[in-house]
Amino acid sequence: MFSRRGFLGTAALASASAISGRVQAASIPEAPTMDKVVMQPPLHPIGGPDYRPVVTLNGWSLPFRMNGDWKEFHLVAEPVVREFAEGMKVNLWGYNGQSPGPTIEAVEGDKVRIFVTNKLPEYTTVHWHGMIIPSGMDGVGGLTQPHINPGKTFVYEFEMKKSGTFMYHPHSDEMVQMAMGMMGMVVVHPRDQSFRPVDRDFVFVMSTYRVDPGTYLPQVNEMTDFNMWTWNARVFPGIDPLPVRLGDKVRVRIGNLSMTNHPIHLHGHSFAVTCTDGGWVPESAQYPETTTDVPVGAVRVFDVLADNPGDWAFHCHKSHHTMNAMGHEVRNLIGVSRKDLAKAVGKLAPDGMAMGSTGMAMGNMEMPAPDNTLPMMTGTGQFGPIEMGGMFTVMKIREDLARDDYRDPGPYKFPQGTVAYEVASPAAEPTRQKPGGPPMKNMKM
Ligand SMILES: [Cu+2]
Repeated sequence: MFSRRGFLGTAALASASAISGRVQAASIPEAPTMDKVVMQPPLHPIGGPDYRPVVTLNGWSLPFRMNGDWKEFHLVAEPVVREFAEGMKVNLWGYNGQSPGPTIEAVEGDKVRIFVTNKLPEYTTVHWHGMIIPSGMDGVGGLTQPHINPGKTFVYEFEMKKSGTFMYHPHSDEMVQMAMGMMGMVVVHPRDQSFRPVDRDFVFVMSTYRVDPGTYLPQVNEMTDFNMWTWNARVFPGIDPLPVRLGDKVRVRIGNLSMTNHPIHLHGHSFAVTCTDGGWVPESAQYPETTTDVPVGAVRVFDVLADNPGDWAFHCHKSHHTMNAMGHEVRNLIGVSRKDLAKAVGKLAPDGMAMGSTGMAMGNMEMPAPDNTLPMMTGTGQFGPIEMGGMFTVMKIREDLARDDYRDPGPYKFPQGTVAYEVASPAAEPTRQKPGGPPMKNMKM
């Protein structure tokens, strides 16, 4: 759980007098910080209207305090070390101990006051992407407010006018700060709890990095050639699975603050996009999909009925995005004899490895890699190597999960006779229609 480093007792504050306005803003709430990279349990509200909280993949929701009728949060922009997966740590910038920052949850109609303290070496701001707020709270440095200098704290105050899924990120030296991982999600729950309720609600933001093998810092000038494709700054097998109870209504909220679109695909089900960063999609405008493209600078939320038990791959459908760092200059040698080539390559680069002449399957192969570098394709399932990296995880649908249980239930126990299997020898040739019948009318043979 979050460290409570002096985090004030929320109950006591909730009963504080109902002062509002700018005066009490002088008392800045403590900023909780997170030192874990695994999904934290849903954070049930300790004040204000009730809601079913979300869970953030490999992340957490920011605790708040009630101050009169204001919900107060405290974000601290600061350098962090984020583990992308076991074996690789990257120096990023983020909020409250992690990148991405914690998810901010509130309810439609809430008055929120969000304190932002800058502990970065340069100025920053926070922009609230998709939210309907007064112009002066929009967080565009220079345009709507002065930049927040290092060591300073600013406060944003607004009403959560509409429910939905939004994002936050700097509008201050954006190219650098977003390439360094500064971003997070905002979930505003409907005030009417009967509006499209779900049993499980997951949220994450997609970002990309170029971290050259053996290094610890993203190349912030990179515009297209990224090599780490992350969900909440984690790559497979470091991304949490999505444990789901059979029959649950499940919502998955996906933000995209990377530099390219990601077609997100779930196996074994069809779903409908029910919400974007613009708001809820009317039912009459929803249609079934199995893949939905999440454009750059956008949010897509889908609802799915988890009625098909099993281990279901859930991933970006751009196959390069389900891999970790690789050499892009590798030539395609499928079908080429490797004998002479290997000799020549060996002379030039003793540790070099050419793409195989039969493909790149390398489940049983170990390559030497520099420190702090993940294998390109990795992960092991109950039947062998999964050979994935990047934007890949598994939705695990089980009959026997408790209501709020988000622990990894382990590999699926397939009912007997339901797994693809090898046959001992090819079956006898079936009788086939032979070519050579009379030619069809008007057909030149
Ligand atoms: Cu992708």
